[in-house]
Amino acid sequence: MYAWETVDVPSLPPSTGDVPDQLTLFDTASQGDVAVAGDGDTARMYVCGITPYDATHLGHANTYVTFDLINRVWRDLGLKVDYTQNVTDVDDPLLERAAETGVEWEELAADQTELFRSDMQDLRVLPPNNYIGAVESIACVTELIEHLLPSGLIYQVGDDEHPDWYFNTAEAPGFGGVSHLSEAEMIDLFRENGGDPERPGKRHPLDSLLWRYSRDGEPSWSSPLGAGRPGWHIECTAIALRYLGPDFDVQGGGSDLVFPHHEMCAAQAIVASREPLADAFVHSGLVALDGEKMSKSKGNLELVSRLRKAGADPMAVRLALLNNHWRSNWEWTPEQLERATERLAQWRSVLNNGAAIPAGETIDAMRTALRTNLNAPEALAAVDTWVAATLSVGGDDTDVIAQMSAAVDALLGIKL
Ligand code: 5CA
Ligand code: ZN
Repeated sequence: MYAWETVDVPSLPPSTGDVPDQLTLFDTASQGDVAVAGDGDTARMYVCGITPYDATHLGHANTYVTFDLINRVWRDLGLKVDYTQNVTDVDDPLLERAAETGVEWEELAADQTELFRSDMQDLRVLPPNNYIGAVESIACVTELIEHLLPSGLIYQVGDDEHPDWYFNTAEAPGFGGVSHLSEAEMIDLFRENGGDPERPGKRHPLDSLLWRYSRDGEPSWSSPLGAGRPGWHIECTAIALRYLGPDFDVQGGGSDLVFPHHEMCAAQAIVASREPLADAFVHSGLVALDGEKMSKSKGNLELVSRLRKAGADPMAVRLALLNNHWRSNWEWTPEQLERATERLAQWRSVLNNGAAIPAGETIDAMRTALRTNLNAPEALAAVDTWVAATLSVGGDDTDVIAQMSAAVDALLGIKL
């Protein structure tokens, strides 16, 4: 397990007003809003983590800040949060980048994971309680594959000495129910995202690689399946089922993961456990730069670490991200950071006031906005209204400034 330091979260008094008593979120699978209320006193969430071959860009940051808000809303509702995130610390793009740059793949993964973790800490993203690498999960993956064997949906492709293991995805119950795409659309997306629809010997073009037999020059681990390394989708299925169990509350990531990744994970999980992987499949919008999705492979990046070096306050970066609704796709511009920096300065200027107007209604409005499909821009607007009123009228409540700083910190992760 990788280390990631925790961040304090102030606890707030419950609302006395009329606010929703649970969180609802848009679920990609049912294409509607669903309540994600946890089970008993605990809510369980899996969020797909980084492939650590390059630095954290604002697209990643936006995705992890989105799921951080879910974590914070659940905690504010009094739930314990069982949160697992993976690190894809062995996979094709990482090995390719290591080979191109002449760095050991383990060193590249360790360095970039460390940078990601420190970026997340700067942004006050609360750590998952299980932050798990693929490499440390090899046994967990091979055990799951062995567990899937009796289903008859597992088979080998390749010559007898070097067979890879595949999963007959399209035969899994409910396959297609996450993404609702046509088979032709799935095949195109599969090809673009590390899949191999044309490989001869497969039962179906959409069958996904579970275990890749050891090739020269590639890392591999011995296992009852032969020496090799895990495929991408089974990594997340295995880690999620191992640390959270089946049918957890939220399976999350950016919307680029709807297909193939989350569809494939859902298919593997239902065959493995006879239960759905999660109640809600939650996908945040994608951040673009220069008109295209920000991506490590294309190189059109703005990095959290670069903005920090250039003197940006990480709380202003976070505020700029939160000003966009989590489901929308949007384009990063430097003006957004300028506006967020001004907004943060205005919010902070209230701290110098000895007193302010009451904040109960504002905190209720923030809670209502966030519990209703995580409407962060509306929660920020509620704070703006309170700040503007306090700056113009003054107010005479001396406890309220501490109360509002605690609410802005606990609910939005913004330290004033
Ligand atoms: N390791 C896999 C998931 S198991 C992976 O997709 N890694 S990643 O480094 O490519 O992406 C990490 C997370 O950031 C994923 O949840 C992905 O959906 C999200 N992400 C990647 N690019 C963007 C973007 N431009 N905007 C928003 N989120 C993004
Ligand atoms: Zn994943």
